[in-house]
Amino acid sequence: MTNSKDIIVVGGDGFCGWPTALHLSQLGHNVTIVDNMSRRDIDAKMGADSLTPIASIDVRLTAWSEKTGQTITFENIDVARDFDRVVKLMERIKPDTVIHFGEQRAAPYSMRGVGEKRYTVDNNISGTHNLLAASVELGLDPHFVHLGTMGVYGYDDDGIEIPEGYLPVYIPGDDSKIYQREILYPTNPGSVYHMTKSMDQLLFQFYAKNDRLRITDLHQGIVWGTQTDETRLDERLINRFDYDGDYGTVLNRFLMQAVVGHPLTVHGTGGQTRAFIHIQDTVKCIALAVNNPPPQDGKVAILNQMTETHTVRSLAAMVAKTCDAQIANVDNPRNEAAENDLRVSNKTFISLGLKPVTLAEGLMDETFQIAAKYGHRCIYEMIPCVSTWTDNQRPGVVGN
Ligand code: NAD
Ligand code: USQ
Repeated sequence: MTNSKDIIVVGGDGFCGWPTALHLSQLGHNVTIVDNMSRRDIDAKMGADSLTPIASIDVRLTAWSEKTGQTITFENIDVARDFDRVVKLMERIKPDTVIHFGEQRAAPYSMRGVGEKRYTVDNNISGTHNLLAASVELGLDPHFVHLGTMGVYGYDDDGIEIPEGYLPVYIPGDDSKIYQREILYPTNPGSVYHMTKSMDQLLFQFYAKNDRLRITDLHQGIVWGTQTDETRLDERLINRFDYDGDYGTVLNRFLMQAVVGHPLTVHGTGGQTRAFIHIQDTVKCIALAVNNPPPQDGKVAILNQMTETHTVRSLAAMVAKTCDAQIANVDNPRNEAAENDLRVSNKTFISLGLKPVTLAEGLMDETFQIAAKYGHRCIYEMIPCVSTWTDNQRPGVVGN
């Protein structure tokens, strides 16, 4: 490949980071994974595990070399707590691109208790800031690609199509003059985790303006599916599949619940509309973002990385129909609007050539097969979501 880049993938052992690292390596880039294994540690602490049997990082990387002849290197660094090692690594590699997946990413985990709230804020904000500050300190100019989230926008039911990051506003001034400004689309996060992603946006805005860092912030929807072209190459490369009440995301949870005979845990009425993307499209979008850095113009490029929207109840109905599963409408442990509409612009990725994989195209079958193959590994007691948003949903606290 002609345009090979030196790329650091922070969080490259995780659900999105691992298949992305493989895909970029397959495309001919020099990939270094940085991860502190905190996700595996949290599983061990909670007594949970990926439904799929994920290999250790050493076995994963050896398998990748054996299958493809490509090498991915690995550094065990906590980017939030070991600034000196972040600086040394960046100084040595002088990366063209830093892709940042390395955050605590589960909303329910971030709401478990004060320890998890503090950990999520400390880890996510410090990690993001350390990576930006290290680049400036070293006088480097890597392109930052950050995994943000659709959830920063909130779920106000006003019918507006959510634009890609920015909103023109009109402000009345003296003498009836009207001033126009472009602002970050106002955030309305629904959990401490989503709040950290809102705060990340301000860090990016500042460093793009002040230090002219080139930053792409990808506001991603809920990722579903398990395997990609690269993780399918060998059993030792298999991707993780979270299904527990904190880390499992809604569609993968429903697919796995149907397979193990657990009623589908629809929160409340299931009227929540959310944005979705398949893991295969996640890796494609990131490769497109890597190839298209924004100009050094002081402005963060914000792209909505999602392909379709669905209500929770329509997903449950689809899964229940396909495999004759029961639906249970459980009390919603979250503080969120019971029903909302959602329209999102994803015009940039479509214009860059993304051809989305949709639920209807049968890829759900593959996820069913994974769930069926490894269903025997499920720890049944880990399925319910026990993290609640408020003190036993205090009276008077209402959804956003
Ligand atoms: P994940 O938990 O599977 O992976 C995150 C990885 O980062 C883990 O391997 C973890 O060990 C590592 N990590 C965390 N803190 C670190 C630190 N301080 N130093 C080094 N490594 C650290 O999560 P994921 O599902 O792969 O998500 C990756 C990113 O994408 C997250 O930032 C998340 O917010 C975003 N995202 C995920 C989804 C989704 O549905 N999974 C959707 C939208 C956005
Ligand atoms: N839900 C159920 N039943 C379940 C699990 C979830 O009804 O068993 C509902 C939730 O109440 C919520 C919706 O499904 O209304 C989505 O929940 P989720 O856990 O699938 O997704 P979320 O908490 O939003 O977080 C996930 C990822 C996070 C990412 C986010 C993208 O964990 O890292 O940022 O999706 S987005 O939702 O677009 O912000």
